[in-house]
Amino acid sequence: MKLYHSTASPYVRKVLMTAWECGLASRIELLPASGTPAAPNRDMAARNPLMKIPTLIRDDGSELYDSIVICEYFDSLAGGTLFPPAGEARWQVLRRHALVDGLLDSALAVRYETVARPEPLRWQEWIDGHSAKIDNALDALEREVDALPAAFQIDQIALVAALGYLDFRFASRPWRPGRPKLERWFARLSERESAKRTVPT
Ligand SMILES: N[C@@H](CCC(=O)N[C@@H](CS)C(=O)NCC(=O)O)C(=O)O
Repeated sequence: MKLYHSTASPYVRKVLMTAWECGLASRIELLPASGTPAAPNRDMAARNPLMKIPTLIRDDGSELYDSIVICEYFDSLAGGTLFPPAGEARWQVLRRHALVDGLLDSALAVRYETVARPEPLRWQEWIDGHSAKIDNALDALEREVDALPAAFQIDQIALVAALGYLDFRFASRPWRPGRPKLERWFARLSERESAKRTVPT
């Protein structure tokens, strides 16, 4: 399998952490790729019309995207413990995953606004609105982190990737103050092999 990737992308990190958790990392060839909505990676268009990473090329040559789909594919190859079977536990894991992914979508929106958009065109209300979403999501996660199931599943993988991304790209806007439970949880889960192998650079 081949994966269009960047070591800075939190969505790619989620996929690669999943690959490590599933014992599949050695089967994946990494294809460097980059782009922004303002300068999309047109070389990828034939593989993914959205021109985004992560995009997976499977062994039969067919593509899969986006990150959650690739993660569930890896989990299915490995016999599947990262996505609970149908039922309430699955709804809760998918809801938390959506919360974390939404946090990331807002973080990326702020990042593009502050780095990719020309300075005279930057829109402070846009940044403030997305920053409020990030803060609300972090506060919600602080409230529920101690009640997370013991099993390390896709919601928790996404959360490690998201908090790592905030450390990587938003160090000047620290997320830890006022969120001691999340801080402890992140320190503990960052010790997993899958997390250590995929630290953003
Ligand atoms: N919902 C997508 C988001 C992927 C995404 O936005 N990736 C970014 C890199 S972190 C990207 O490829 N950006 C380039 C662009 O939007 O053109 C997923 O979960 O895979």
